[in-house]
Amino acid sequence: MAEVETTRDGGVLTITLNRPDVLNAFDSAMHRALAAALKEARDPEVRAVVLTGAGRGFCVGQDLTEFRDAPGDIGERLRRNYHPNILALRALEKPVLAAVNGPAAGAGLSLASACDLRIAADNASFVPAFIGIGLVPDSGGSFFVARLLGHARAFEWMTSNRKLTAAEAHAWGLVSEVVEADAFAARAAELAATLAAAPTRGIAMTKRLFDAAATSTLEEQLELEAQLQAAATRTDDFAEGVSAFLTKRPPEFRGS
Ligand code: T3D
Repeated sequence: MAEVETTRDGGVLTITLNRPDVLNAFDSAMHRALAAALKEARDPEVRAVVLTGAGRGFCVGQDLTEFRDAPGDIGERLRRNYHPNILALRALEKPVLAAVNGPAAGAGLSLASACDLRIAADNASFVPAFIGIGLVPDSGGSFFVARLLGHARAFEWMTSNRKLTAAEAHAWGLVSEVVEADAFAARAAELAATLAAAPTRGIAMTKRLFDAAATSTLEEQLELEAQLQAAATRTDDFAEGVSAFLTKRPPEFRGS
């Protein structure tokens, strides 16, 4: 069985991490399969991506059995296996929704945090995990979690290894929505369809703006906004949006 499965529904590509017996912990094969899925996600026909897990877990980071059996050079493994996929995910010019259906731990938490949006099933949980085995956050965990939660809260949490419930994650702003487990898949599909029907170029450029804002000066950010706004006005979706507004009809965005 494939370690990562992809399915299409219109403009939505769903990527399902598929090692349910170990809550979708990463082994080498799953890294390779995720890389292929993220490549598929670059298809312009794909206008929104959902990342989720098979079974009762989202992703619990590194497979510790593989780690025990072949420890090797962790730094090199991170550079070879984790970093390219985190960078590929961030580079997607479309929204990526993490549908956190169960435990997200370690590099699985980092992966969810690298996505543009997160929703959680009410039985999901969020576990730093790294410090629980004496490691430090990796795969962007220190980058994304600090940006999402703020330095103080992120540091306290990531060094405490406290398991966060979905409700707590929502209260902290780590996820935007919590959904009953029975209704979760349907809600994720509904939200993804809404994202896929949105002006894709506008969303992609909004991602670039928010990414840049973390390190820009105000002057630099204003200039980038001006450049990307000019680019946005050249999209078909901008013409469609204005036309739909002026003729009082719903817009039909095509993502171009
Ligand atoms: O090598 C490198 O590249 C370094 C990279 C490191 C990046 C990292 O991600 S380090 C962090 C690694 N992850 C963890 O330490 C998390 C370990 N897991 C847990 O703490 C717990 O599983 C959870 C709190 C996340 C969930 O607990 P619970 O009670 O819901 O499930 P469970 O019973 O612990 O797990 C279910 C099964 O999955 C179980 O197997 P079994 O007993 O049914 O045969 C468990 O052993 C397995 N499992 C869970 N996490 C991992 C795992 N197997 C391998 N690796 C795991 N990370």
